[in-house]
Amino acid sequence: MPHQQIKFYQVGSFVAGNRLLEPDERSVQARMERSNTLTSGHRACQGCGEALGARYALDAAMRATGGQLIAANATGCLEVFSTPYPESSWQLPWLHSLFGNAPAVASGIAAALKAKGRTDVRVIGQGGDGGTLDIGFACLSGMFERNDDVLYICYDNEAYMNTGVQRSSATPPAARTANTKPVGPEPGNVFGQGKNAPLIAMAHEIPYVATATVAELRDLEAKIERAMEFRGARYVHIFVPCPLGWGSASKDTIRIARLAKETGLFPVFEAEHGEVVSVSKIRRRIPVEEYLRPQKRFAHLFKDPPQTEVIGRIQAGADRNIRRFGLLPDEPEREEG
Ligand SMILES: Cc1ncc(C[n+]2csc(CCOP(=O)(O)OP(=O)(O)O)c2C)c(N)n1
Ligand code: SF4
Ligand SMILES: [Mg+2]
Repeated sequence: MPHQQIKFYQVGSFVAGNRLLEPDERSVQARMERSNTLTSGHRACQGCGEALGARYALDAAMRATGGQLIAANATGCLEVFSTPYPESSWQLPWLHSLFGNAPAVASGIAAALKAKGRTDVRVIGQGGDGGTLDIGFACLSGMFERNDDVLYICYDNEAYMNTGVQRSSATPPAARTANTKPVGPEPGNVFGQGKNAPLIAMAHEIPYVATATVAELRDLEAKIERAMEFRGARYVHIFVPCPLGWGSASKDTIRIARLAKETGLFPVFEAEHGEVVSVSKIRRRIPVEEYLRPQKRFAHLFKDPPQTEVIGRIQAGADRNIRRFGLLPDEPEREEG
């Protein structure tokens, strides 16, 4: 009788199945006592990277703090899909803030807790790339500069998704959004603009800065738990694909997040007090074209004739990240066989 080989590893990922690990080494999500901080019933699109990232991040923070956690949330998709009045998917003390002031609200909560002598309760501020890098940036920089005892998490889907996919200062070059149309001499978003929030956070020399993606959820959990070991301002920037805004298949969210890292376009690293202390190496170097092709926001690059010069400039950006962060493994690359 034909038999099927049992697979102990998730196909296409590098994550060891929880079954192979001791109970205390298992992921937060694999534990019966997980908090389900962002629970079922919310209205995120199928395959939403932001919903996945937020669930893992907040559950990891809940585990690290023994459930003693308060979150302040900038408006954006994360808030709108989770809290249509009078419903809420959040199972922790959670505050709505404006689009632009989540870091300030979180700082205020931390100050109130300090005044009350409550060192046991910890604070998270969170928002999308628009709320974080654009309208909320002054509040965030102030929170960093004062070293307020807050972990701020940015869910980066590279545009204003909640209001219909407008460009933010995290939108990558050449990407089509509602206001960076693929027309004219430089189609899509222009090159040479935008901000690198993790590097700017590092420039404040705050205790802890990290980047992560939803392709490596154990790494994401570990970084949130590490962030909770510090007091003072901390920043975690999570790459969260958005099928609706990027024109990608819902099933490809994890694959696209992995390609962002494996191409070098999104460096995954940790920094303490302004110094990089670890980088997540590229396992198999991949040309940026493989990342760009499955996303309709880059479809204009692959029309006839293909925009090879533009793709080359995007590749140069990835190569620069690879050099800058030392993303390639020290040992020689293995050949596919
Ligand atoms: C002062 C102000 N301007 C504009 C808006 C409308 N608005 C709400 S959410 C949002 C964009 C959110 O983008 P981002 O922070 O990237 O979160 P995403 O929806 O992409 O997760 C905008 C423009 C607002 N609420 N307040
Ligand atoms: S538009 Fe994007 S970020 Fe918003 S819920 Fe849908 S997939 Fe998530
Ligand atoms: Mg966004």
